[in-house]
Amino acid sequence: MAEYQNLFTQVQVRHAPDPGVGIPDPENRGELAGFSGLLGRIGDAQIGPIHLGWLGILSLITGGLSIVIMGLVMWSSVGWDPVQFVRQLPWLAVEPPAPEYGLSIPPLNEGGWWILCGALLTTAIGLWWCRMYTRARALGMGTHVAWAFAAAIWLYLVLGFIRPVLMGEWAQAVPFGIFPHLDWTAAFSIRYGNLFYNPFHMLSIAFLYGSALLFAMHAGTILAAAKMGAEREVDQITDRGTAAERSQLFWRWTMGFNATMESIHRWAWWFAVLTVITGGIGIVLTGTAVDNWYLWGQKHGLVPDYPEVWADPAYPVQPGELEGPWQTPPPEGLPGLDTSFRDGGILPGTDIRLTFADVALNAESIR
Ligand code: 07D
Ligand code: 07D
Repeated sequence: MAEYQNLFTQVQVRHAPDPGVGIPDPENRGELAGFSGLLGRIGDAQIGPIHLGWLGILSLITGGLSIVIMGLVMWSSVGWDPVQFVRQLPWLAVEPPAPEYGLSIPPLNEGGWWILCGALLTTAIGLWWCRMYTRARALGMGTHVAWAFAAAIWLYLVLGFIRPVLMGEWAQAVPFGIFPHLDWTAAFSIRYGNLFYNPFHMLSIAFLYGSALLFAMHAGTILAAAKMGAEREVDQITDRGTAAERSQLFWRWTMGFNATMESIHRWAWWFAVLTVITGGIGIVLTGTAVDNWYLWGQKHGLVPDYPEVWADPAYPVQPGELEGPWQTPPPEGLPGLDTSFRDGGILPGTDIRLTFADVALNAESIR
């Protein structure tokens, strides 16, 4: 028998490209198909035929236009210097309009480009969503992938459209740019009193970390049982003692509970989807319903008040305040104080000798 094939397939079958199952609108499916040995090591070696359709084509055009315009705006911001464009790319940005423009459409160079790029990108993402939905339907599948993508689009729309509209200005939105969007993220957290105290940020993080954990558990389990053919569906369904049964038993033995082969995928789907759903709720509430998450946390007992262990912070000296009973420094000088001034010093340009005590006792000279 040839080497056993698993996820990291070593034996690659070569035949005429498989066109896949018949679908109602085959005319949209390209003819082009080939094989890549390299890709075959991490997935299926066959590439294509791809189904583009008008949704796909329009999405690529609008998405491509959006990215090209972003690139041009960024390039113009370095005076069309190609070297600086490449060097500074991670720091370049297409910024949304300034607050004074509210929700109006400003001149192109004052945020108009941002609106145009955003509109094109959103169109591309929307068309891509429709494509996912219609492709799944055409194959007689459920539309779970499309709805998971919709959840991510919800967060994207909250960040760049819904929240700015609620706040009444495009200026609230995220700029396009690699580090600029990180600066926005950090500034947003600070402006609204530390996002860590936003319970929906907490939930989003729990689902994000949970997704990573579930992903590791599930992928690890299947790989661990791959030598028993964990991915061979028919065997798993009909036979006893299969990889699937063993991997479930593994979890029942180690933690007393096991997901089923079906439910593990629901766990993963919900964790991933809830990351962005709760995230979007958290962002939409920020600045609209809650202005400072730290103070909100204090109000609701989430954050304790700081204990009163320190005196009031220093306050500015008031006129006359320094007059009063002053203690002279001890004769041996103050601990740790440079004593070179102990016997006083000559005031530059005069023959007046000032001692430490003169200075310390004279509020005016301190001022
Ligand atoms: C691996 C699937 C492939 C997708 C990739 C992303 C572009 C952008 C465009 C230069 C996992 C393709 C990137 C098309 C190029 C221009 C104009 C998905 C995979 C490889 N972020 N973010 C990144 C986006 C937000 C945050 C990286 C997009 C919020 C932090 C990449 C959006 C906040 C960090 C990126 C978006 C936020 C990043 C890697 C949209 C809060 C990082 C992404 C449309 C959620 C990390 C330098 C990745 C990084 C990073 C893209 C939104 C925070 C550039 C498209 C506003 C803290 N983000 N992000 O692999 O290295 O995702 O940044 O909403 O540390 Mg971001
Ligand atoms: C952005 C969904 C939209 C993306 C779409 C993709 C293209 C490109 C091209 C493939 C990511 C479109 C794709 C256009 C396609 C190609 C080539 C999903 C997106 C539709 N945080 N934080 C989160 C942590 C802090 C802040 C979520 C951790 C600080 C802000 C997540 C920490 C401050 C926002 C999370 C931490 C801060 C978030 C994002 C730790 C900064 C958000 C979930 C350990 C100083 C976002 C409620 C996600 C959110 C968000 C994690 C710290 C700010 C769970 C682990 C305190 C402003 N943070 N964060 O999946 O939802 O994003 O918050 O310190 O907006 Mg945070």
